[in-house]
Amino acid sequence: HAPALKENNYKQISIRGIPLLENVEEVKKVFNRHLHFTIVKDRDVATDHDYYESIAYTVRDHLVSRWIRTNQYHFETDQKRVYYLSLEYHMGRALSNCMINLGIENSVDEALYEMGLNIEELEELESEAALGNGGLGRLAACYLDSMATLGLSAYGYGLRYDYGIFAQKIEDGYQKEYPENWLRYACPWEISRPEFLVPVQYYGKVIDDKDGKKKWVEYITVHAMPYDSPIPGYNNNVVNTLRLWSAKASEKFNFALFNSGDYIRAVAEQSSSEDITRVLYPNDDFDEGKILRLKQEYFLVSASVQDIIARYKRSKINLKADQQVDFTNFPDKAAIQLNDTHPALSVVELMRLLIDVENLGWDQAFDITKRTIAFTNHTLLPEALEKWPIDMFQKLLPRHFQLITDINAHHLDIVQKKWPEDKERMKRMTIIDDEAKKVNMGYLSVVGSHAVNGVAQMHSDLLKSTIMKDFYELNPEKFQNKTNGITPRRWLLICNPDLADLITTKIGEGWITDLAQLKQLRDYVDDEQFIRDIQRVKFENKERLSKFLKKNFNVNINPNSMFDVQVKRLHEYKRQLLNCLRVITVYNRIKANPDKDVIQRTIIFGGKAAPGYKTAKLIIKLICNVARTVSEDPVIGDRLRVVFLENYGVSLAEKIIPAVDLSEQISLAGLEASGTSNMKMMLNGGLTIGTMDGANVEICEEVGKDNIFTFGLTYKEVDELREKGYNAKDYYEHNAELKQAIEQIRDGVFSPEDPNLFSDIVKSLLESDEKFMLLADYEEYMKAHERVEQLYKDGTEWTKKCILNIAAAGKFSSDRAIREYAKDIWNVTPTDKKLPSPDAGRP
Ligand code: GPW
Repeated sequence: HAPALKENNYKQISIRGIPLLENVEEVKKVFNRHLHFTIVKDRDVATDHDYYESIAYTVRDHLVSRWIRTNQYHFETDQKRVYYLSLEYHMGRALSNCMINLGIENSVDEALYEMGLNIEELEELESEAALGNGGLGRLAACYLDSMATLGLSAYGYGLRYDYGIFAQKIEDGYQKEYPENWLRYACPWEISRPEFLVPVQYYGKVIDDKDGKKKWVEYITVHAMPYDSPIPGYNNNVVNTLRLWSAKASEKFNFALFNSGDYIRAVAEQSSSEDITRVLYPNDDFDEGKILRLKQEYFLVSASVQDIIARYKRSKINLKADQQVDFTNFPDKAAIQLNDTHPALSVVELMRLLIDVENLGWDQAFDITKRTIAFTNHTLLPEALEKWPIDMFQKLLPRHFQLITDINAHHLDIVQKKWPEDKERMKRMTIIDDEAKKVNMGYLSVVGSHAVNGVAQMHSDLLKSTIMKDFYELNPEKFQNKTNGITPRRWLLICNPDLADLITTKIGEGWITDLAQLKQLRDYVDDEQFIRDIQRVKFENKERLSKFLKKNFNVNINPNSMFDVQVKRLHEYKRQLLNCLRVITVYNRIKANPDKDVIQRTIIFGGKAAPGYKTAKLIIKLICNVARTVSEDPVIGDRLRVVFLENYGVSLAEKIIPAVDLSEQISLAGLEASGTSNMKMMLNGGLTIGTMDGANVEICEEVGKDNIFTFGLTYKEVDELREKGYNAKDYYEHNAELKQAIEQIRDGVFSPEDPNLFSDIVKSLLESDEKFMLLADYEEYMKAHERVEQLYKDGTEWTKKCILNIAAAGKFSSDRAIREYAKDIWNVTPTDKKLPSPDAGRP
C-alpha cells in the first residue's frame, strides 16, 4: 500500500495566518511519534489509513488541553449550562473541522506536504459520523458548532449508534441499503468513560412504599456508557463536549439465569440489552411507533437527565459540605432543549428524579421542570407526530405513566378553569387520549416546557394556528420562532475555501463569526473583476465535482452546463416527483424542437428514502430510469443530463453544495418546516427556485423577490384549494405537456422492460385527494424555469444575483439562531472572548 503522494503541488495561498516553521516541525514530530507509538507501524508497512489516524491523533493532541481547560473553566465560572438533547447528530467528518477551528490547517497542510502525503486524500479516509437522517440531525451538529463558537457552556447529549444511517447504493436504478459500520476502525475522536456508567431502568411495577411514597420495583437495568467527543469553537480555545451513550448489559441483567447456573446463556443474552443502541431508525419525518425506539428515547433521556443532575450536585454552589442539595436554583443552572419530541420523556424523567429520588414535592418538581425544559418542534406532518400506545408505554415505563397521568390531570384542571363549559376542548387537549389509547408526546412537551418554538417564521405561525392552536390559546407567552441556521464554518469556510478566500479579500474575515457582514459584498456587485472571480470559483468547484463523480461513480457531467440540484431526503412532500415531471417535459421539448437553442443543464438528484417507504423508493427508480432514457437518446446530446447521486450525506453535500447553480426547494407550501439545504446553497452562491414554504419565505425577504425564482400556491391558496376540492384531473386535462409526461410514465416509455412499473405513481398523481398537489404547481414551476433559463443566458446578470444571494445569506447563520435561543429561551450570554490558550496558567 503506497502512501498518498502529493498529486498537484499547488497550495492554496491563504490569508488566514501563515504557519510558523516551528509548528510545521512540531506537527511532523508528533505525527511520527503517533505512527510509532499509537499506531505501532513504520513507513514500510503503514497504510493510508494509518497515516490518517496518525494525523487525527496529532490534531487531537492539540485539542485535548483546550478541552480539559474548557471543562475547568466551566466549573470555575459555574455559568448556566445548556443541554441539547437529540436522538440524531449528523456530524460528518471531524478532521478538517478541528484543524480549521483550531487554526492549524496551514501548518498541518505544510507538514504533510513536506512528508509527501496528501491531506485531501487522507481526509477522505475518515469514516463519517452519520448518526442522523436529514435536516434535524444536521441542525443539531450546526448548533453544537455555534454554541462552542459563542462560548456557551453547552453539552450535546445523544446516542452512540453502532450503525448510523445506512449506506445507499443504487443498483439497476433501485435503492439498496447496506449497514455502515463507522466504528470498524477505532475512532480517534471519542473517549469512552467506563468509570461513569449510568443505570437505566425498564419494566417492573410501582408499589406504595411504607412512607406513602411511590416505589418503582422489579425493573431491569441496562447501563449507559458515555463516549465523549470534542466540539471545538472557532478560534476561541473553547472545546465543548458531545456525550453519546452506548448500551452495556448490567452484570445483574440476567441474575436469574446466572443463579440457575445457565452461565453461557446468561452471558449470551446480555447482548440483547446492548441492542438498544445498535442502530439509528432510518426514518425522516415519520414515526414508526416501535418499542425499541421508545427504549432508545428513554435510554438517552434517563442517562442524560441523571448526568445533568449529578453535574448540578457537584457544581460549585452545591459543594458546601454536609448541606442538603437545594434544587431551587436548578433552572438557573441548567437549560434542557428538546430537539423535537424524541427526547420528550425528559419532562417525566426529571419529575421522577426530583420526586422519587430527591424527595421534592410534586408542585415544586413541576415548576422546576417547566422552567428547565424547552421544546423545538420540527414538523406539522401528522405521520411524524409521536404518539405511543398506552399499553406499550405503561409496561415499559410504569412509573412514568403514573407521572404523566398526574401531569395531565393538573393540565386539564387548568384548561377546565379557563374554559369551564368547553368539553370538546378538554378532549382535544388531553395528553393521554383514552379513546385512541395513545400518549401524545407533542402535547406533553408543550405542557412540560416554558418555551415552544418552530424552526422558521411561517412554521411557527402555523404551529399556533393549527396543531398547537388550543395550547397557544392557553399559553400564548410560551410560543416563539427560531428560524434555523447553518454553520458558516463547515458550509462555507471548509467546504468552499476558494469562495471563502475570495470573500475575505474583499471584506476581511469577520464574516466567519459574524455572517451578517456578508452584506458588504453588495458594494462589489458591479465590480467586473469580482464577478469574473466569482464565476471562476464556481466553475472550478463544478469541475472538481465533475472529476470526483467521474472517479468515484463513473458518472460523466459537463462543468459547462448549469448544475440544477435537488438533494435532500426522498419524501413525497418535498416533491422530487414534480422535478421529475419537469425533467420529462424538458426532454420532450428538446425532442420536439431539436434545433432550438437551449442552455445545457445537468439535473442532479440525491437523497435516501426510508427503507420501508415504498413510494419514495419507486420515485428513485423513476428518476433513474428517466436519467437512463435521456442519456441513451442520441437527439439529446449534451443539452440535458440527469443523474441520481448515490449515498447523499454530509460528506457528499460538502462537495456538491459549492458547485450548485440552481437550488430546487419545491415542497408544497406549509409542509417543509424550514429546510436548511436552501440556506447552504444560497450561502455558496446558488440561486433558489422555490415555493413560498418554510425558510424559503425568509430567503425571499432577505434577498428580494427579483433575486429568487418563486412560484406555486401559497399556504393560504393550498388551504383554500383543499377546502374547495383539489381536482388533479383538471390540471391533467388542461395542460398538454403535463398530460404527455404522465402518459409516458403510464405507457412505460421509461420502463419498456416492465411497462406497468410506475402505475402506482401515475394512479396517485391523478387522485383527487393527492396530498401534495403536484399537478397544481406544475405549470407555474415550468414558467419559473423559463425565467431561470432566460437569466442564465446572461452570465453577468446571473452572477450578480449570485453575489446578491451570498450577500443576503447572513441571517441564516446558526450563530444568529443560537444567539436568539440564548437570549429568548436559555437566558445565557454568548461571548466572543477567547479562553486563554493552554500554555497560560490555570484559570
Ligand atoms: F419529524 N426534520 C427532519 F420533525 O429532518 F422530527 N427529521 C425529522 O424527523 C423531523 C423534521 C421531525 C426536519 C424538517 O423536515 C426540516 O424542514 C427542518 O429544516 C429540519 O428538520 C431542521 O429543523
